[in-house]
Amino acid sequence: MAIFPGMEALQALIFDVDGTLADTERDGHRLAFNAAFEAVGLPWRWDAALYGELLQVTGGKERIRYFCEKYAPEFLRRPDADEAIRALHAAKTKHYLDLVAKGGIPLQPGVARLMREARLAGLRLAIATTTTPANVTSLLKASLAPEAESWFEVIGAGDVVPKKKPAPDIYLWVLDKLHLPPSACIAFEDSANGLRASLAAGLPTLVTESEYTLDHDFTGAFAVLSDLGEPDKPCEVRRGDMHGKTFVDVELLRLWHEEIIRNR
Ligand code: XBP
Ligand code: MG
Repeated sequence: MAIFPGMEALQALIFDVDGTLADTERDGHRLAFNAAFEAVGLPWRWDAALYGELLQVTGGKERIRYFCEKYAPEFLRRPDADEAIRALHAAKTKHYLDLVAKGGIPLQPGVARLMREARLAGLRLAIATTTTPANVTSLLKASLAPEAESWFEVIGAGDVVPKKKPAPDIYLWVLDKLHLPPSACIAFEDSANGLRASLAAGLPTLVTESEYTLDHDFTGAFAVLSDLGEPDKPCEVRRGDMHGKTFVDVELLRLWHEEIIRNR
């Protein structure tokens, strides 16, 4: 590691969750929303295409409200609309947790490998997401390792900040807890909203695509890849210099980070 005197070394990796750790949306969150609607007799069913449109709004409660504004305005005229949205979202979370606990959502290629390698290399790990905290811990437990929650020094999730992505708040909250400047970290994102949040917090950001984000604008990311790749499954490179590598490892993250800091 050829860090020049005074130059910031890479110290922490901050991961988004939905789309970045796993493709959780179409066959996870979407199904859970629909199950919650069905359970209370609402006729709403979000198909995969409509859900893609609704994903522009981050946060489940915010997404239900946005759907109502566009497609079911009468629901918002109910005197108990706020409470009803909160209840729907709580039921949705229960359905989602059941689905995840069944091990129904595999991690994206390279995620588990890179996290294990980063821990061995002494890098600190954190999470910055708009999803509900319980969703994060259950995904880590079911899809990464039973004790995986303890791998993360800080987990910033859900309503811990009032303004969700694309606002930078969740990343700023995590950086504050880590006591690190953004220049000592790399963020991992999969969506334009997530990237706007991480960049606005000053974080060098690596994008790996997910099902719903293939056509997003990833201007500002230092690299855009199909996924992190595995030794026997190279990632596809949309943008960025892999320095001859076919998958992302800690050595490559350090090379990228050094370049970014040197060129700042
Ligand atoms: C993704 C989101 C979340 C989930 C649903 O966040 O926008 O709202 O779709 O989760 P990220 P909740 O990519 O930042 O992880 O229903 O718990 O909000
Ligand atoms: Mg995401």
